[in-house]
Amino acid sequence: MSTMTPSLEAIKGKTEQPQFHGNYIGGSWVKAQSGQTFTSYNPANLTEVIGHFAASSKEDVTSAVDAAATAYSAWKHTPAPSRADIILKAAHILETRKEELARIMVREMGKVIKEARGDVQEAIDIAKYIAGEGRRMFGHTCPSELPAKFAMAVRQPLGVVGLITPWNFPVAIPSWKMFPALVAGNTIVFKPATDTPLCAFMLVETLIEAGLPPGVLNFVTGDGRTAGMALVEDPRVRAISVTGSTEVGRRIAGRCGELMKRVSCELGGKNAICVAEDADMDLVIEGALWGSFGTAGQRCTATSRIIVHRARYQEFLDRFAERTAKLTLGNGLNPSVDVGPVVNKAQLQSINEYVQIGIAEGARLVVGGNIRQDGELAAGCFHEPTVFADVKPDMRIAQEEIFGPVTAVIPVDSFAEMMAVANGTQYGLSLSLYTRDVNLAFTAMEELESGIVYINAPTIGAEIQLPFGGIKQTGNGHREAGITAIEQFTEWKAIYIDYSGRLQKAQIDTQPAGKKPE
Ligand code: UN1
Repeated sequence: MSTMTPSLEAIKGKTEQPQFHGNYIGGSWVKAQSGQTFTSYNPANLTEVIGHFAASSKEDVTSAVDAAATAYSAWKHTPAPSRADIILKAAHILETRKEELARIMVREMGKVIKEARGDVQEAIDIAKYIAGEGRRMFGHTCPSELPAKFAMAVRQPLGVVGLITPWNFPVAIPSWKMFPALVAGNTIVFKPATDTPLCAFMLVETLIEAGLPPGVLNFVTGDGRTAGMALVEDPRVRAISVTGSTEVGRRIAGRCGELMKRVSCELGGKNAICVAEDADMDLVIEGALWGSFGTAGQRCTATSRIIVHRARYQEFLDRFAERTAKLTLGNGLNPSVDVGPVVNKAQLQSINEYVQIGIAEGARLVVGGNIRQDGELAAGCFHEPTVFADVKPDMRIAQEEIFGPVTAVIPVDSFAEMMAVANGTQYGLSLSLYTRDVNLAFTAMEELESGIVYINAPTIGAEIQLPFGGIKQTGNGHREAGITAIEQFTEWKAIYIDYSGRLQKAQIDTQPAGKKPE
């Protein structure tokens, strides 16, 4: 394992002075009513403060919902193409600020610079895509069973919606939620993760600059248990869209269920790459490295299991272990670094606890396994890319989401067993198969139990024009991105227009065939 060579200061360039950023409520920047703040730190160097932010409580959330509720009527009645124009403008501003935002993202949550640019690009992509919905947002028309009667269904906004977002895609994920919600005519209270408030602040600034009217987007930072739950509890908030851990999602969804509030959850994963007997091993190795250690394994879609046909098992392990050991760990602003820090100390400890669990369960640790604190890594949250071999499908490291650079390699004896092991967790987000056999590929496309399936590509890298989300404990039936993003943020309204001039009774006054209406 090599570490970074240039000094941190040389990579960072000028050191930015950390500033305070408040909440954005009804078009004004304000402090938390309590005056409390919290601090965001650089996980590559915890002595570097990124900024100070409002530690909001229920009162702050209530005034944000007040502002969103006040702004709703005017926003709802703004034609959708005009709402979309603002989103398209935001896409163009994001394009000009892409590098600045990407660098802030690296400093705030640690992903390497290339991936941080990708995160911003994903936001630009969804903005451009969803802006087109301003002139579509199709409903249905259909025949009526009665003469001189018109039947249609149109989409309506929900009202005020609450967005609760994670730190691992701090610009892309809020954008997936925010842009569809806005184009559909909802107003928003946005509560980002406490690990990435500066990225969220930058996104909000972009939308203000693009011309979003006051109150349409409100921004409240702070802890999930106070600020997040206040959003869930406020009766004026009509829907919650949350991405996070299954534990947090279950708590929010449970409460939303009691309150009869719409909730869409995008939660954990235990994604797998399957390697069939005939797979192209060069392709597998590249894909497994990228899927397992991209974003230091901190993607919902990260490859945390690799299920390999025994005929190719040793070959895979030897080559994968050799390449993993060569990955460079360090500050993500250094372009030669492959794997950045994990997001904070608590995550670092939790990842390493899973390594200890794997060892105790009898899995064979072949690469990595350690927290690193040597040299330039001393002040950061660095964990070595880690590979376990001879993992049994029912071990905890093969069942539970680790959310770090740790992957479990599992040997199997047949394609049928491979499919069963792939499907054998509580999650169902992203599964992949490497094969050159078209029959196996189509069988896997049918059999794999997940919202996303890849053939000859790893489990990460979804594009925004297709639905994103999972089944089983990963989600609750909603999908983000693609055309399905609009579904989360609209209600259907069925409308009947009777132009016959008389009372016509559906199911009773049916019109016989061939008879001209009077
Ligand atoms: C996530 O980790 O929640 O498919 C999002 C991917 C990215 C999005 C990941 N486009 O890996």
